[in-house]
Order: sequence, then structure tokens, then C-alpha cells
Amino acid sequence: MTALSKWLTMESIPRLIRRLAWICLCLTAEAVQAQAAFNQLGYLPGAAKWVVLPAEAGDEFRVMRPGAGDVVLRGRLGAARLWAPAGQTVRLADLSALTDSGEYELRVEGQPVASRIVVAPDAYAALTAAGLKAFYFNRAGITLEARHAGRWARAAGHPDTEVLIHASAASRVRPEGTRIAASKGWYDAGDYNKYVVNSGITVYTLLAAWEQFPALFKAQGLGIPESGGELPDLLAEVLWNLDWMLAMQDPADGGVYHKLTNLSFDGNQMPREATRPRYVVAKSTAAALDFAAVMAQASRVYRPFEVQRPGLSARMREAAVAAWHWARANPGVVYQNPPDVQTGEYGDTKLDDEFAWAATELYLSTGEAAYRDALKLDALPIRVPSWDDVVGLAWMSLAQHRDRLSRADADLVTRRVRGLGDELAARWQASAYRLPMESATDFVWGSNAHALNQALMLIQAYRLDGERRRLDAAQSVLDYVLGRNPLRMSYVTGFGQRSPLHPHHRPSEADGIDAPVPGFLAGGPNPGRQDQQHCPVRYPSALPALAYLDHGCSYASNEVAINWNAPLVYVSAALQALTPATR
Ligand code: G3I
Ligand code: 9MR
Repeated sequence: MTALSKWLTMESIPRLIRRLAWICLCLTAEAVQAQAAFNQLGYLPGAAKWVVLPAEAGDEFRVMRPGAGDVVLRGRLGAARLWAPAGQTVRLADLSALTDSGEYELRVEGQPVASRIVVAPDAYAALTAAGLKAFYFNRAGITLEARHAGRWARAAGHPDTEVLIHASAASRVRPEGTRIAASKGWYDAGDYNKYVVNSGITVYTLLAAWEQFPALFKAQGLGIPESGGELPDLLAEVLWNLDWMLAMQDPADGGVYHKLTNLSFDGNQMPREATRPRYVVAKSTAAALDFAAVMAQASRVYRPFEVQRPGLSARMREAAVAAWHWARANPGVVYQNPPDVQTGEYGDTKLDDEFAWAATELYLSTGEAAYRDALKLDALPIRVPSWDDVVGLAWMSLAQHRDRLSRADADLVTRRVRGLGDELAARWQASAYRLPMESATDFVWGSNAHALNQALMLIQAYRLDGERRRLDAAQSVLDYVLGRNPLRMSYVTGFGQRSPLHPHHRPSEADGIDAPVPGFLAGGPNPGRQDQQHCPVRYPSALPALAYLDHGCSYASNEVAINWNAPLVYVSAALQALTPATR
């Protein structure tokens, strides 16, 4: 046997094809680094339009209509500067003066390839819709019909109508092994489990998008089973998860189970094939408080729909109050996986932020002074939110509902939110890449969502004072996840010229369809590379902004998750709604 045929026998053909594709991808990645990086979906006419070029680019850029010789914009590149997260020296081109809609060619001295730049008044409408539709694609317990899901139609799985009470969750009324129903909800991510803590920030962010931009969402048809029905699509989609969350509360004491899960992660299979028993596991303080916050918020959001959903708003409010009381009586129950449970932990040891957020939402929804008294506003810090640090969400709601606050509180809220906006905008301004993502600690597991949550806080500040640089900085973040990054990746499946093809998402991997389920944001570069030992290929780089692997193995850089898609929807909708038509 020749060496070649021996090698071919050892390597299965599909594996060989995958390897070759991988090599090609790496070569392409090398080549593209020498080109322009820009927002691959396009820019709104009135938006700031930054393009990043390699250090070797010449001094001048020209922009023309494709095929036409006339130069519509001419300018000089900024000085070459090092952007540490990628270890790259780059130059910036400012195309903001390009305010007429259409397609353009960007030509830069010394750069052989022209870049195609799009300016469009509805640049992010399809993205917002697809980002929301991704939640529908991740619904548990429902068949996705072809008329809604297209080629990603699939059979129902995980009905969760008979979930077991795990030993860690046992009570007198519900001993170990009791069966309860806790159906519906969204799968958390690439796995099929459902976690209350992560549902908290996710539901909040989507309902906040509704509270802030109702007109945009009222006009939107997502093509989900509820479309054309009694509720706007966004509220119908979110209710799918709220219904599940309500079932995670123990009616006996108001406590909330931390998660609904298998004992270990399902394999790479479709929902219908994954039939192992599921459990609700231990109550926790974080779950109770996140639940209380979200139910309080939902009770005010769904209140105008009393006719369509009689009693729903009141039920949510009561559920929120009961969970709050449980948390006050059990203030330090930190979740840790019991020894026989190996799925996502979402453990959180710092609970001050959850208490502040829940008190805030309860105060805004009930107006009761006791909740305001529980909120130590003067001493409350403000930070960019994440699943385990939700204090920023309290500030966001307070800013949105300033009219329900005392004058002194309203002034304090304005100062603090603007203060964080100043900090993020200053980082953006000083950055070689025009991004608030600067330090290694920004590039965490789910770094793309961290970037978008920075944008979300910038937008809160912009809504308070209209300072343009805050909006421009938020735009830069969306540009970053849509292609203005050193890998020139649009990190949203199905969107842009180069997007993730192999997200760590069980349906995308197991459905036999080449294209991944669309509209999902990949977690993004993560120098922690916690999955390297489970991957057959190496990460191309350990540098913070380059540590990304478009491979199904890479749950630490290429998974999808509901709490990552929510800020994508929020930021994309906010920029679409807030960006002035002209500069
Ligand atoms: O809390 C420490 C902090 O003190 C320290 O400074 C920092 C330094 O890296 O690390 C912090 O801990 C990190 C933790 O998230 C909290 O942010 C860990 O390093 C990091 O590994 C951990 O990542 C989480 C990951 O699960 C592993 O637990 C992600 O945030 C979280 O998004 C991810 O969530 C998973 C679910 O468990 C299961 N479903 C999929 C989902 C997405 O991958
Ligand atoms: O698929 C799991 C993913 O959803 C989680 O985010 C990740 C971290 O908890 O874990 C993944 O499961 C992996 C497990 O942790 C280790 N063995 C390989 C599994 C993925 O194939």
C-alpha cells in the first residue's frame, strides 16, 4: 500500500475534507488580516462609519460607486497604532461623511483589493428580526414547523411535562422523585438545559428593548406560531420563556429552582433524540432574585394586555413578591452543582447586585416604599451587566423610569449612568481600533456579548443626554461583532460575508443541514480557551481578540447562548431606532 493510500484509509474521507477545509480557512484567515475590516451588514446613513486597515496601507483612501470613476469621498487614514488585544498595528479610515444610501467601493493606497461598503436606512432590520427569531429556534417542547422554521424545521423534544424533583430540591410537599411540569422555555445555549439565572438577564434585556422601542417591535412580524395573534411577536416569544420560569417557582414557599437539567450534558443529537430524565435542582438566592426582578418587570410590560391575557400581570407580580420574600428569608443560598449534576452551573457568590436589581424592579412596578428603602442607591456601584453581575440592569431601569423617582434620585441616576457612559466613550475614543474593548478582562467567555453590553450601557447614557460620541461608540461595537474585527468575522450565523459555520449548538451540528441555524451570535474570542482539550485543532492564537475557533468543539469561543443574543437584539434595534437620519 502506498503511503498516500494508507493515509487515506486511516483518515476517513469526511474527516479529510474537514481537515482540508480547515487548512483553507486558516490560509484565508492569514490573507484577510491584510485587508480592510468593516461592518459587513452596512451602516445607517447617519451613523459613524469607521473602517480598520492594516499598518502597511498608504495614506489616502477614496470611495466611489461600483463601476463608476467619480470619487464621492476622499480622505486620509489615521496614524498607525498598536491595538494590544490583537497585537496588531492598524490605521483607521473615517467614512462617516458618506450619508447617501447605496453601495460603495473603498480603495486605499497600497491595498490591492477594494472593499464593498453598504449604506442603508434599514441596515439592521433583518438582523434584529433574526436575532429574535433565534429564540424561537431554541424553544423547548415544540415542533418547529417548516412554515416558520424553513429548512431548520425539527420535531419537538424535551416536553418537560414530567420533571423529577432532584434530592437537592426536595421538600416536605415535594419529596425527591416527585414529578412536576415545567414545560416550554428556551434552551439556554448550545446545550438543551434551562437555567433561571441566565434567563433573568436575557428576558430583562428583551423586555427592556420592548419598553424602550415599542414602535419598532410592534411593526415587526417574525413568522412564529403566534404571529398575527393577540400579542406583539416579541412579547409572545418572551412569554414562551416566562411561562416556563413561572413553573420553576415552588408554590409552597416562593423559592425558585436554580435550573432544569439532565444530570450531564446531552450528546450531539437533535432534541427529539435526547430523552434522558430531567430534574429541577436546588433553590438558590440568585435564582429567586433574578426571577423576582424579571417577573416584576414583566408584570408592568404585560399589564396593558389584560384583555388578551386576563390575570397574567397580577400573577407575575405576586410571583415576584413571593420570590423576593423567599430571598430575604434565605439571603445567602449560593448554588453549587450537587456531586451527581455536571451541567452548567451559573453559580454566583456575590448577591448584592441581584438584591438591588430585584428591589428596583419591584419598586418601579409596585411603587411601594419598602422596596426603595431596600435599595441603597447612594452606595450602589454601576457596571456593564453580565449574567452574574446585574447591577447595571437596575440603573438601566431606573434611568428609563426616572419619572417615578424623587428629584434627588433621578439626578443621581442621570449622573451615574452618564458617568459609566463617559468612561466607556473615553476608552473608545482613545482606542486604536475605536472600541471600548481594550483590556484582557474584556475578552471573557462570551466576549462578543460583553462588547454588546458595553454598547447597551452607552445607549442608556445617550438616551439621557444625547451626546453623540456615546451613540458612535455603541455603533463601533456593533461594527465589531459584524466584521470590523481582526478576524474579519461577522459573528452572527447567516449574516455577513464570513460568519460562523460550525457553532457549538447541538441542533446546528446534528440536523444534517450544512448551514447553521441563523441569527445566533457566537460567544467570540476567549483567550481562556477552556475547551482546547476537547478540540482536535488548536486555537489559531492565544491573543485576546484572536482566540477564536469556528469549530463545533469550541464551546468556549463558538457556542451560542440566549444571554448573548439578547444584547444583539437590543443594540441592533436601538441603533436602528435612535440613529439620526443624517449626521
Ligand atoms: O468570577 C471569576 C472572576 O472572579 C475572575 O476574575 C474571572 C477571570 O477570568 O473569571 C470569573 O469566572 C468566570 C465565570 O464565567 C464568571 O464570569 C470563569 O472564568 C468562566 O470560565 C465562566 O464562564 C462561564 C461558563 O459557562 C463556564 O461556567 C460563562 O460565563 C457562561 O456564559 C457559560 O455558560 C454556559 C452554561 O454553563 C451552560 N450552557 C451554555 C453556556 C454558554 O457557554
Ligand atoms: O456542550 C456543553 C456546553 O453547552 C457548555 O457551555 C460547556 C461548559 O459547561 O460544556 C459543554 O459540554 C462539554 C463538557 O463540558 C465536557 N465534555 C465535552 C462537552 C461538549 O462536547
